[in-house]
Amino acid sequence: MDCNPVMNTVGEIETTIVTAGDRAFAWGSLLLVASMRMNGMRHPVVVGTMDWTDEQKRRILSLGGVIIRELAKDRRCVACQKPMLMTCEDVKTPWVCWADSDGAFVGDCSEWLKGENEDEIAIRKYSSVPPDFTQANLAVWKRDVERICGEANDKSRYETRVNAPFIVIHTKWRDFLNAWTRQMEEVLPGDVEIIMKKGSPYYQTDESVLGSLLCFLPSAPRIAENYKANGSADKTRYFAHFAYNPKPWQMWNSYSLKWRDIVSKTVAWLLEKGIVTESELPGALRPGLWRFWRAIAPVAPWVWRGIKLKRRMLAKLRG
Ligand SMILES: [Mn+2]
Repeated sequence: MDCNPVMNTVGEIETTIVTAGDRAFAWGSLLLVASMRMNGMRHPVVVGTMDWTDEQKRRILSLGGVIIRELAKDRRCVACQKPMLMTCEDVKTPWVCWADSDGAFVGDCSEWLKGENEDEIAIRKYSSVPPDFTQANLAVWKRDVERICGEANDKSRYETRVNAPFIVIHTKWRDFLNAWTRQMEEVLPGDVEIIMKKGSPYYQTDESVLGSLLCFLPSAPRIAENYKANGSADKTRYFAHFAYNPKPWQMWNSYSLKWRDIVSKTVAWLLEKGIVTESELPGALRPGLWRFWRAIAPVAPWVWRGIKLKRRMLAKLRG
């Protein structure tokens, strides 16, 4: 496919998009990169893959301008690799954008892929205060930042924490991104999954650790005042984050039904380009089964939990 990362609607391309996923997120990653190419975004992409099949890799590479970085099998969730991938040698542009593989671009979002100020990090702040942002947890954040980075602000710079599925930052912040990696290695358990015990200081793993640095590390970049990639600046151009489980390529739930148009357009594009055939699609993405998925959406979270529990038990039995 013709995908030379040279010119697009906003001139020269200055940003590399970085994402990652284990095998369960290979479809999500494909949808994410397809949504870029479909909307004319020719930015280079680096995908961290953990345990993908050759077929899964072949599909995403066929979108053009994609580099795969194989991730070693690790008991930590893939999200802990965000800063490592953002600083890897395959990122050759002045800016880097992290985009979660459970998300998609709606419209041409090129404009949001570069910050307005090199000294700032563009990331969404919670508009309300999340329940884990307590004085007790902030004290732990401060203590850990001081212990590991050598210094900490007396008080948190912010009244709330960040949400990290989409981040834009200049690559001059390499040391800061490395500090994020180091901090995660120090404060998160070695087998951490995506979410820790509710209410604990690092409840949202990588996101909480990033939050602790932005709040307490004196040398951290400031958070950009206006976060525009969520549709606040333009309702036709935004990054849609498929929060909550199951994900749209697994099963649809009542919350995710609103993303159906975004996902089905991308699936139709993939079919049209011959990158996938209908029989290769997971059930939840097959156009003909939509009415079934919509009907069972209200119970999907429980069905999904049951499926995952069964898988885990089978894996344990196999040793
Ligand atoms: Mn996500």
